Amino acid sequence: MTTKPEQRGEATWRGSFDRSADRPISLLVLISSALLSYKRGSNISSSPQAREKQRIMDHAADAHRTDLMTITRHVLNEQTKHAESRGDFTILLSHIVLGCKFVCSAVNKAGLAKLIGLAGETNVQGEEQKKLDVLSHEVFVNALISSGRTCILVSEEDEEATFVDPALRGKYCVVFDPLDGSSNIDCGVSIGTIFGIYMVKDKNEVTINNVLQPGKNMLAAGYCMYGSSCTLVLSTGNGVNGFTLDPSLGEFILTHPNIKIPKKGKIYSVNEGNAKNWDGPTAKFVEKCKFPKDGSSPKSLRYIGSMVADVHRTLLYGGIFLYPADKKSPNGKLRVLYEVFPMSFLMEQAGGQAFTGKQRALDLVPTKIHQRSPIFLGSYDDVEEIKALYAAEESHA
Ligand code: AFP
Repeated sequence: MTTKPEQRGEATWRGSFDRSADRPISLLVLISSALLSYKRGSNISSSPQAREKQRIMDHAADAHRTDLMTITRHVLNEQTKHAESRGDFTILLSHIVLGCKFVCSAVNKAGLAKLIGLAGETNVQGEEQKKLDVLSHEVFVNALISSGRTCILVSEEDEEATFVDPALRGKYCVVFDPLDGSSNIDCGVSIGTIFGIYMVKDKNEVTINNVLQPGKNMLAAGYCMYGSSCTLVLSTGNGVNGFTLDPSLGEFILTHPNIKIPKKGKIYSVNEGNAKNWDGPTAKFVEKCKFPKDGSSPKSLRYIGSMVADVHRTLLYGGIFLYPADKKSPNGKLRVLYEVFPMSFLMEQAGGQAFTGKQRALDLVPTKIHQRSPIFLGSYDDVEEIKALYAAEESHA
């Protein structure tokens, strides 16, 4: 059975048929569909054996489909919308994608290859680093530098920012958490890479201030989740798209075009073990989730403890993810540059909201590269509720 391109979410490339980037592939598609219809037409028969043979042939034909929207094609299509573009951003993204494939393969092999275990070092947050964290950090640093398109890198695993050698320097700054949720590695729970991309203000004067910009200045953000499948979710500021790695092709294929988060959700996601230390608005919000007074059903609680996985579910099913401030951690736990900003960027691009308890998350101006912030992000209406609770507290203060 072949499906229409629209059913596979490929309206985007058909809609841009005349774009030069698509022409060679479109020609391939036309030839392969012509061959397919010829094959099918020449085998029309009514006997059950012939129909079974036909069914098997259809599967074989599907297996050779060439009209897939790969992430590279998608990014090239996006590039054609910017006349001034010279392909630098596309090259940078292809190096990030390569890093994700590499880490995915290492994560899949972790149990077998005995990569799991402590590397014997602690990172800047004082956490013990796993071997996979170290490996993923090195993979991304190498991939990003070798793209020749980056000038400053900030990684969760490195206390200092990396300033790329002037000879290899490009115009982009990349902030990333190479392997987020690493405490989940040993039990095989989903983990991921999170990244955000800024444009350097002045290539001749590269300072740390280039990455201490509000999240709203990001050009693109995304994450790659290493779970039951490997899924890369990306926004270049024009909506959110999800791609799934086809291991047999080694390609990320567009499987979740134009992701929109439901306006209101039925799930809340928080580490309730911290409840005794929460502030008033957070405690009231969670109480409302469990014991709603407006006649609505209580929300379900889902918490994985791996931001990529919790945010991915929130993006697809709706609801709210919160990592609030508490008495022990007045700034929350999650890091602004490579956790809060990229996820907030994606949420807004998908029609949701992200709030710090004080302001729109993407308006925050960080002063340190490993700064933390409380975060409430998800469905528009759910975030509105927590905003109202903070506003009410403020007005009583
Ligand atoms: P690890 O990388 O140490 O596992 O931390 C994961 C994380 O940064 C983020 O992915 C989770 O949302 C959050 O921390 C979970 O924190 P708690 O364990 O305090 O709930």
